[in-house]
Amino acid sequence: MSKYLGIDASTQSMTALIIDVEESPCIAVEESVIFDDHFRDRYGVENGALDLGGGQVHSPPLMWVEALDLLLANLRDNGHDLARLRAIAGSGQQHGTVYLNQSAGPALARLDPSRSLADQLAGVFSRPTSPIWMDTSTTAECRQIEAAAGGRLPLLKLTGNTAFERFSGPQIRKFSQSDPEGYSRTDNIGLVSSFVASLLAGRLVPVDAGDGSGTNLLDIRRRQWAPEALQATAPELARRLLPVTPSTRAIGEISTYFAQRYGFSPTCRIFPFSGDNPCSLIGLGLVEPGSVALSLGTSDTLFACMDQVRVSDSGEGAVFCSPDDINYMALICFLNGSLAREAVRDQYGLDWEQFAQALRDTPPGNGGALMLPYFAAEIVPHVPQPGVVRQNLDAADANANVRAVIEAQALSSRLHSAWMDVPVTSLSVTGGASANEEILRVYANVHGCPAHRFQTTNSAALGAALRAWHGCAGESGEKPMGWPETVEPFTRPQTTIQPDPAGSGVYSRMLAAYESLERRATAG
Ligand code: ADP
Ligand code: XUL
Repeated sequence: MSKYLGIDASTQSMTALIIDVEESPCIAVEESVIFDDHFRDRYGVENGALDLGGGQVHSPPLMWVEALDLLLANLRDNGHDLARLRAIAGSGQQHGTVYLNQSAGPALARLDPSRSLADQLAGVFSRPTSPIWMDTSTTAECRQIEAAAGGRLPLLKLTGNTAFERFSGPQIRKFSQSDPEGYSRTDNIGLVSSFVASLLAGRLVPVDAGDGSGTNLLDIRRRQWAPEALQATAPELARRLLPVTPSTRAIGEISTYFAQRYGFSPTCRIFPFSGDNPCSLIGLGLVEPGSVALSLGTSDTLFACMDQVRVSDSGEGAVFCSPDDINYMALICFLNGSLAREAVRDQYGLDWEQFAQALRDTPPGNGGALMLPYFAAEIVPHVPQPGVVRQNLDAADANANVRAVIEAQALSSRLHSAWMDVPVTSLSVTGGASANEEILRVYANVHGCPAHRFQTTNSAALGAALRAWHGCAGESGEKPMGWPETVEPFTRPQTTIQPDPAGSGVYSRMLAAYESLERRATAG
C-alpha cells in the first residue's frame, strides 16, 4: 500500500488529497466539497460561517460531519480505491472549538455504516455552533485570562502567545461564563482538527501539539497543557480536555464505519490531525529554519519555521509547535484576506481575470493612492471595528481600488513580519488566491524576493498526507525517513515570479507612507 490521504477541514471547504509514493512520488487525487455549494440552505452559512453579530463568527460542526461523508462518498464514487490507503492524517482551520456532551464517545463507537454520520451524531453536541478563528468577540475574556495567568508577559512566556480573541481559550471562557449550563453539559472540548480525526477513529482523540498551541492553553516548550493556563481560563477545564498527543504518533486505525461504508482497509492508520497552517508548513517544505511562506486563503498568513520559540512582544504574531515534533513556527494572521479581495472584486462587478487585468493596467505605487482594507475587524494590526480607509483613492476608480487592496495586504505583511527576525529571501506561496499571478507579483515586489508556486494550492492537505507517509515510515521498521527527503519530491517550485527592481524600489519608499496611515487609523 503506497497511498496516503490528507484531509483539510478549512473555513470554506473540506479537501482530500492523496499522494502515491510507489515509484516517483506524486499527487494522485485532489477533491473538495465547498460548504456554500452544498450546505448554504440547510445550515445558513455564508463562506462556510455564520455571522452571529457582535463579532461572533461560528460554524455548525454538524456541517463538517456531513461534509466528511460527502467528500468520502465522492472519492469512492469517482472510482478511487480507498482500500489502497495506508494511512490518513489531516488538518483543520485553527482555533475553532467543538463542544461535545457525554453521548459523543459512545455514539462514535457504535456508528452504523448503513446510516449517515450526521443522522447518528446530531445529538452529540453540547453547543450547536462552534466559534471559529474569525470570531473577534472575546476581548474582555482575553484580558481576564492574561490577568488570571499573572499578566500578559507570563502568558506569552508560557504559551508563546498573548491572549488572542480567536484562540480557543478565550472562546471557551466566554462560553463557560455566558452559558454555564451548556458548559456543564460539555464533557469534551476538541478543536476542528481533533474532531474530524475523532470521526475517522470512531472515538474521541486528542488535540496535537501543533494545533494545541493555538489555544492559549499549551505550555509551548513542554508541548503539554499548562495547568496555570487552564485554571486561568475556565472551571474544571482539565477534565474536559484529553492529554495533548505528539503530532507524529499514530492514534489508531480507522473506524469500521468508514471501512464498511467506503471500502477503506480496516488497517488504515490514523495520525493526529493538526492545524491548517502547521500542516502547510510541512506541505510547503518548511522543515528547517529560515524559509518563509505566504498563504492566501480565507485568511492570509505569513509564516516561517524556527528551531526555537521566539515570541512577538507586540502581541501581533503567533507561535505554534511544528507538527514535525521538532521545530516551531512563527505566524502572522491577517483576517482581511480573500474576503476583502472578494469585497473589492464584487463591488466593481469583476471576475478574477478582470481583477488580474486591473493589476496589469495600474503601476506599482498606484500613483500614491492607499487603502486600509478593514472590510471586517482585523487581527493584525488590531482593529476592533470594520472600516475601510482610502487616501488619495477615488472610490469610483475600480482599477485603483483593486491595486490598493493588494498593495495594502502586501505592505502590511512586510511591515508586521519584522519581529520574526527571519530574512525574507523567498516566499513559498499557497492558498486559493495564489492561483493569481498578478497578486503574487505585488508580493514579490513588496518583499523584494521571488515568490515560488507549487503543484497544488492545497498545501495544508498535502502537508497532512506527507505527515501520514512520514509517520508510517517511522512506525514500520523500514528505514525511517527524514523530513527533508519526505517533502522534497512535492515541493519543487512549478512557477517563480521574480521581483522587478523598479517596482521593489517604489514599495520600499511607499512603506513609510503606508505605516504612517495605518498608525494614524489604528491610534484612533
Ligand atoms: P480556505 O482554505 O481558507 O478555505 P482557500 O485557500 O481554499 O481558502 O482559498 C479560497 C479563496 O481563494 C476564495 O475565497 C477565493 O477568494 C480565492 N481565489 C480563488 N481563485 C482566485 C483567483 N484567481 N484570484 C484571487 N483569489 C482567488
Ligand atoms: C491562524 C488563523 C487562520 C486559521 C484559518 O492563526 O487563525 O489562518 O487557521 O485558516
